[in-house]
Amino acid sequence: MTDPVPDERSLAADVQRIREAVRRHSRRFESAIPLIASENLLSPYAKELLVSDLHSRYAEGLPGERYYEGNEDVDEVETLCLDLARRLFRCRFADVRPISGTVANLAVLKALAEPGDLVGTSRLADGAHISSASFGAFGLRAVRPVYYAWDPERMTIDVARTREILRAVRPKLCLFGLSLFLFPLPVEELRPTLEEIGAVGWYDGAHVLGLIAGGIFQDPLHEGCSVLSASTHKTLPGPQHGILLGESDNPELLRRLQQAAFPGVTSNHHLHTMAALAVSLAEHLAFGAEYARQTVRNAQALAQALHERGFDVLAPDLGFTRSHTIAVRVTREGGGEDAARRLSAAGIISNKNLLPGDKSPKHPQGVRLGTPEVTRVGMREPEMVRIAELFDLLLHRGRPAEEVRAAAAELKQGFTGLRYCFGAGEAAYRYYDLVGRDP
Ligand code: DSN
Repeated sequence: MTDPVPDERSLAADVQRIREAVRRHSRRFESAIPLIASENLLSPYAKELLVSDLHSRYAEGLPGERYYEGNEDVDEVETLCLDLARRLFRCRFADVRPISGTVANLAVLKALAEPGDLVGTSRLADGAHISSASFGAFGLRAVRPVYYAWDPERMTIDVARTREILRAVRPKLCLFGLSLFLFPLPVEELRPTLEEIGAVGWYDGAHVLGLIAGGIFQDPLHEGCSVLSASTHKTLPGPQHGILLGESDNPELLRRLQQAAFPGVTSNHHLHTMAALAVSLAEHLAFGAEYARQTVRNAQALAQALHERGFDVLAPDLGFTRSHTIAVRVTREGGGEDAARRLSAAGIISNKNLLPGDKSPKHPQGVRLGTPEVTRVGMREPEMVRIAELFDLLLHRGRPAEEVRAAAAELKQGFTGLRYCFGAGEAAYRYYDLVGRDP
């Protein structure tokens, strides 16, 4: 064998650098307290499928109607995935081909709106996802947003004022969904208005998908929305993927959704993540109700403990949250950007977030905290109190980041395995150890 040429040598060195950076990343998260509301951890059986041969294959179309050969086993997996999705969400229609939540949103817009149509949604400053923005999916489909009225005290849509807006403007499609999702949205209350103006109800359930499935948030497909789009890796602890779910008597609407998923917004769907999703859906049927309950309890416990330590947690009179997320106004602690950076340096991972009333999108006054991941590794109410103490030490008592980081790592030490999934009890399984082994 000849020596590699110099360029090959430096590229091989790059490969090692990449592997080491990913290994460092895994170690960083292993010892951190991850509180990003949109993140979660995959189960062992779901994770193993991400590196399976499915990753290398094509299967355009639907089970039994493929454009490629060799898909017999893929068909079995996808058929099971669709059955599990319909069972978990108690609905008639599922499509598991969108490869992300935003791609699922694009599919809905392609299926149910034309360029120039009016589509109801919430403002970004009130917590909407960037899909609703002119620089996001709405802009790509060239639909025009109609903004709902917002009640900043109750952190939800103002029903009475929104009814007036909908009656006056008559959008064709009405999107309900948020990325700062504290309370259920008034889908049922607005259903008669949607029916009156002939608008289709659409729910982006990415953040709260696992809570909906767990039966503890709201059930939008049975409250007045015909379609639910979502990513599948937030409170539903699945792979990074997308899903469309539907409940409608209108076969044409469902056919349009299916055609928008393929060939509209995907050619091949990602078979390895689809298979991992199938496992995650089965696991959520088995463990999701208990997981969802504890995730919300943990969010409420964290909010209460922060509130007791002088933090300005939003919606105290409403119990802070009914979801996995809490919002903290950190103006007194230096603003969202500064607080999130200082927390990160101390091993507590969160994100700065716009809050209602923020003057500048560049200087958000909030941090958003979520409990999906800390719950997944087995933390409960006592650990939430300990996390609030770490916030207090760092942001109110001026303790150095290194000291708080060491305390965070000590707390995390007992919580590196997973709960609420099959195979979690296997002695050898540690979530973060699956990275960085030599092939
Ligand atoms: N906007 C991301 C979040 O909520 O973190 C998800 O797309």
